[in-house]
Amino acid sequence: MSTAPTADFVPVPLPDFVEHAPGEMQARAQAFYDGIRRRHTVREFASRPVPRALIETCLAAAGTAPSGANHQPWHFSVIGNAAMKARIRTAAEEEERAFYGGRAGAEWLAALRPLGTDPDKPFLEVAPWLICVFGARKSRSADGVVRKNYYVPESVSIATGFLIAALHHAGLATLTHTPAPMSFLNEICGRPDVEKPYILLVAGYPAANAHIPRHATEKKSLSEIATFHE
Ligand code: IYR
Repeated sequence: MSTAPTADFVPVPLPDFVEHAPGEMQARAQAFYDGIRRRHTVREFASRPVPRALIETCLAAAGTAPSGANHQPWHFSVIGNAAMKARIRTAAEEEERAFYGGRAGAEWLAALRPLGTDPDKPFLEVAPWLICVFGARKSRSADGVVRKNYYVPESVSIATGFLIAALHHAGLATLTHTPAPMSFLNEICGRPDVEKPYILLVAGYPAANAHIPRHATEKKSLSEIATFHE
């Protein structure tokens, strides 16, 4: 890639890369793994409040994610309002009843059995924060021009991964909830049709007696998930 400036392309020096001593790098990688491996999807939340500022900082971290053409095609609708949570629960449970009642099909329902999930979603009202993650087909850039976005699902998913990691790192539990279809979130959150809801992220403290399915503790080994060619 040329670093010669053009009218649009203005190179600036890499501003804040931190190089670590080689001997420290493995320890840092291990420390990150030791932290992130303690992340578990939780479906039983405490109603204990979580400060808005904590969610805001985690969202700021999510907003640093890479995205197609750096268009940052995401919007996070953050719901702490009890009436809105109740509306979301009612709408989600209606979809989930149809889903678990047969719309999912036998194979999908069989795949979910080890998770022990069902159409009842009390956590949508119990947890202090619901973060509806939207991806925009088009959006307004900093210069005020509305442009088409690229790699929207990939970009939104990467930002959501950052957000889940940030919330976990801060000491919160999350659930990546995906009622299907979830277009009801556009209306409840007041988002335009050009945006599609991708994930409803539930965030809060786990309930004191929270359980996880044993199935969720079975992670594939490194040799199953990676192949090296040296
Ligand atoms: N949306 C449903 C079903 C569901 C689907 C998958 I794939 C999961 O990993 C978990 C649940 C629900 O939230 O119950």
